[in-house]
Amino acid sequence: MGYVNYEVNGYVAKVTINRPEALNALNGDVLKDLSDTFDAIDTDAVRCVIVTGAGEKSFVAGADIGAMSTMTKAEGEQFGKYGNDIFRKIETFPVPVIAAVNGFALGGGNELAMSCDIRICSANAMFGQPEVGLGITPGFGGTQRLARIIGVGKAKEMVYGGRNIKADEAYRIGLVNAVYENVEELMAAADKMAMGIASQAPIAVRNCKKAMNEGLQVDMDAAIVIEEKLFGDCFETEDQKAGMGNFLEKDKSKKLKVVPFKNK
Ligand code: CO8
Repeated sequence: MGYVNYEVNGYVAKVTINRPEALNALNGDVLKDLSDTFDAIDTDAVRCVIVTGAGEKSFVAGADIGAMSTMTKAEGEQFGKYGNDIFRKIETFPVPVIAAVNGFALGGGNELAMSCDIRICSANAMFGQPEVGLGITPGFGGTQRLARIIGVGKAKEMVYGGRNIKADEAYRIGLVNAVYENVEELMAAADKMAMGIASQAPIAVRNCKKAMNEGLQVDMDAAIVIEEKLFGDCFETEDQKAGMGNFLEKDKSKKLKVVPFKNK
């Protein structure tokens, strides 16, 4: 794809937004390439996805301000929906998605990172929703996901004030799980984390994602029913038999089998 690089290493796929001349800002073409890339991922073969930005300066510096500058109300709403649909696709993607934030994650960039399951970053990363300074609200989920991740009070402070924060503060408030000294260390850590996830039983990992994502949208009574169904769904799989069998036989040499995902 023109604005998105895609590579697969074993069970791990890497999606790199590649528009460094505009700090990987998201215009319609970049968003389309991102969407098409996720649509083309073979989820029978890939067990974890890493999303990052090209270069050492920026993950994604937001939606493209030039492209948005002339939009009408209707076009703005339409563009918001376009981005939201793609980010929701990433959020509900069957396998875990890790955002490796290698620099600016502003506006739509922070929103992209927040649609991923896990965020880690390099020390030069900067996060924020600066939209109010441009006369708009966050429009790709920022008014919704930020509060769910870092809490309502802190999110309102960041969004109302359009205040960007550095990596150490993002770590302190729980927006990222870890900070690495530079982009090279970040990408090595992202690979290691992704391979660790990919080495676990794939149906179980996918069901964990679904259980956590869907359970958090409903009350506890409904949430535990979601868990029960996905827990039950793991039984009779080859992985469940092999995983428990290995434990009971005390055989650590056996690996979990690769089984195609059946719950797409
Ligand atoms: N859109 C378009 N171009 C951009 C963007 C962007 N968001 N960010 C950077 N660029 C371009 C610059 O215009 C510049 O291009 P050129 O070289 O042709 O002049 C190039 O990238 C390099 O940028 P800078 O020279 O500005 O680099 P600096 O290191 O000086 O500054 C910053 C880096 C601080 C990241 C600065 O570029 C900046 O503030 N960028 C804008 C950040 C921002 O406000 N992001 C939020 C955008 S709004 C948004 O994301 C809303 C999402 C929801 C949309 C809903 C639609 C309805």
